[in-house]
Amino acid sequence: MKTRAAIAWKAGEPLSIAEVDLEGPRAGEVLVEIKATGICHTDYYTLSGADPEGLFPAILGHEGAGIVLETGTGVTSVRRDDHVIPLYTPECRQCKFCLSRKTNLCQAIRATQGRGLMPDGSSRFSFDGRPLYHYMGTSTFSNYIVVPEIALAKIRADAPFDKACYIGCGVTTGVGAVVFSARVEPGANVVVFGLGGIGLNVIQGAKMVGAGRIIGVDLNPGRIEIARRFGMTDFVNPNEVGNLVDHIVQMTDGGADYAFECIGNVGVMRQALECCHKGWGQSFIIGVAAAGQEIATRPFQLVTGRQWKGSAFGGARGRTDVPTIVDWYMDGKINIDDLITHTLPLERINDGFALMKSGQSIRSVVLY
Ligand code: NAD
Ligand code: DAO
Ligand code: ZN
Repeated sequence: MKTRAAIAWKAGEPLSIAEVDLEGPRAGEVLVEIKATGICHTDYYTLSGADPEGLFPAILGHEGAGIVLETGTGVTSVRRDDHVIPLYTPECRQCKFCLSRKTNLCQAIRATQGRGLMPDGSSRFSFDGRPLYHYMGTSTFSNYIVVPEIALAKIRADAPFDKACYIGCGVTTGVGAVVFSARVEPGANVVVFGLGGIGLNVIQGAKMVGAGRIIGVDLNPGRIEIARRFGMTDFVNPNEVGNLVDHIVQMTDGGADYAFECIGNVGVMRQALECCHKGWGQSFIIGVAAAGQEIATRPFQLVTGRQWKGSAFGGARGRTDVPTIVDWYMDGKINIDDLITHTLPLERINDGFALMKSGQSIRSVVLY
């Protein structure tokens, strides 16, 4: 079949909209009509050429929601007309990682997904007979996609696609980091570095679980109003205080119980560790640092009980936890509507990237 898609032909070039050929689903695969997709920083990172694992030509996008149109042989967990969110972190429930119950990083299709291919080593997308790479196993910048069954979370049918798509990455990454990775307890002091599309979701996750102080740190005072609306109790602009770590330690009577780095800056990652409470404070790296960057601290920070951890896709097991997050949204426990600042047709997807780069948008969503 044909599908309308935004193709990334080359690093650093705008996406171009075209009719692409899409092969139907093979065994264990599912054809999905994507109804809406968010534009995330990771798409920009790959498109910019800074991602050493970026492959071109490809169809980017990893934050979508849509409807099942057709299933390949052997597919049992979804059927035609089901509403779904594609998962860049799948959940096979059979691999060593899934069975460990210690991680959400299912490895069942990791190798081929990383090479921009379906699990059988081929691509379903082509243009003029030339294969196009899949991206993060999802490629939601295409109106129709084929994905493995294990990379689909079935969600309730009354959740609007234009909001549910954000649960495919940003919402789950932020809220999940609090709930699934850190398991923040009521009353805990939380510090969030970076109040963008991820950090604001960490803030609302912290509010949802009843955290005590929720301190937001950002260079951009334009983020104060929305962060307060999402649950931030205190704001710190690093440019307005002397030593940021000392300042936060003083504000929190000895340090944060939990800190989250949502920027991708290795210097800030160090501050996010060192502002944690001696003996128990835990710092979570969510931000993706540029290729080749390294983190550093004095080892005595860890000897004295601070813990340095990371969180991918919020620690969420996609098929199990994503439907629950959709319920939280539908029950009014989390707010997605106010984070979606722009909606665009596919033809204007490059404008969505520009809005993100300039800091004008929190999240832009493409509607098919
Ligand atoms: P964003 O650009 O929307 O937000 C970043 C915020 O950090 C901005 O408000 C900016 O003003 C602020 N900031 C920048 N430098 C700062 C500094 N030195 N001190 C304080 N504030 C500073 O980005 P986002 O969409 O929220 O994504 C954040 C990071 O999370 C990115 O690195 C992204 O790649 C990563 N990410 C990780 C996962 C995961 O699973 N771990 C998933 C999605 C995205
Ligand atoms: O299992 O090695 C692996 C791959 C894990 C991918 C986790 C991705 C999270 C960070 C990238 C940001 C995605 C938008
Ligand atoms: Zn698995």
